[in-house]
Amino acid sequence: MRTLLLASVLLLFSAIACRAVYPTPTPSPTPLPRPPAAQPTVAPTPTFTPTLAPTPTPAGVVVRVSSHPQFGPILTDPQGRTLYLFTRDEPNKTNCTGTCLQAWPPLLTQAPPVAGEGVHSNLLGTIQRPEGSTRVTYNGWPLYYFASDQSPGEAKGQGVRGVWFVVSPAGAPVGASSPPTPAPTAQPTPSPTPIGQVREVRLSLRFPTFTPNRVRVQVGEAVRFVLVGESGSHTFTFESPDARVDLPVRGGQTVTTDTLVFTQPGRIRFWCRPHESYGMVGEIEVVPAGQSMPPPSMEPTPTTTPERDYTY
Ligand SMILES: [Cu+2]
Repeated sequence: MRTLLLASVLLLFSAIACRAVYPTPTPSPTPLPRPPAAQPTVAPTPTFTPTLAPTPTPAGVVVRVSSHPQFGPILTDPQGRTLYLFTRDEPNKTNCTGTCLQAWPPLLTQAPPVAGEGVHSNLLGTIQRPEGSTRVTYNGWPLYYFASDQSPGEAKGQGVRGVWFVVSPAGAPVGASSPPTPAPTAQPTPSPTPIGQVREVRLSLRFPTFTPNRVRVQVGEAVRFVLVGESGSHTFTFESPDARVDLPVRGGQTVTTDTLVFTQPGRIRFWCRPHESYGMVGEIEVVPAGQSMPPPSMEPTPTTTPERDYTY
């Protein structure tokens, strides 16, 4: 019975820790074992307190500085999980909403955040969200986790799309090569060199369609989307495990994405944000390498809406 109680207590702590780390629903990489069906009638009293367990009472989240082997001192949570800023945010205002938050769960707190060692407490702040949660900011930047980071020290979100960066103790993006705030830090630039040529995929954007609205690429193939704005004001937007793209394309403009390499077969839905509800959507089919490549096609929009959120 004693071990059973202990197991329950540990499970409880695990659940709390999970919620603290990923406030938005994020698929747990390893499902926790179900608690035993028979629950103790009285609440179990922990006979000990694990040293690193988060306090179960509402408290301000601690932001601290961890030394990262590649990026130097960066902001993390108490468990050492990497925090990020989004250069498309505005001071004390987030522009990452909706599906963006599934990949980039915000750092939430239930009380004023606490400055850990190396953190300037005067740079810590909060912003209120309409849904009632309180987000932590640093130097005006809302702070986020990256859902693909599974353990302390990981920083897979660094440099993603050129807009997500780890955060220096001074409150600046680390390694950002362009404005808003170039960091003096030496730039670690692990630019993946595409194998072979870069294929350009042209899409024309005219309300309410992409032409073509269905394209096929191969796993490992390097592609760039060339977006030709015919008229109006559109976006080319999608999210996949390999890339997040959200580019405005106005009439008369031709906008080219970065070189993209898709590593996982599957279907990736793309859409125009202003006109998605009008059916201005399309699909990138990522096929295993070596499969034949028919020309881009124009097909009717599928009646069943493919899953829009690519789960990380
Ligand atoms: Cu549009």
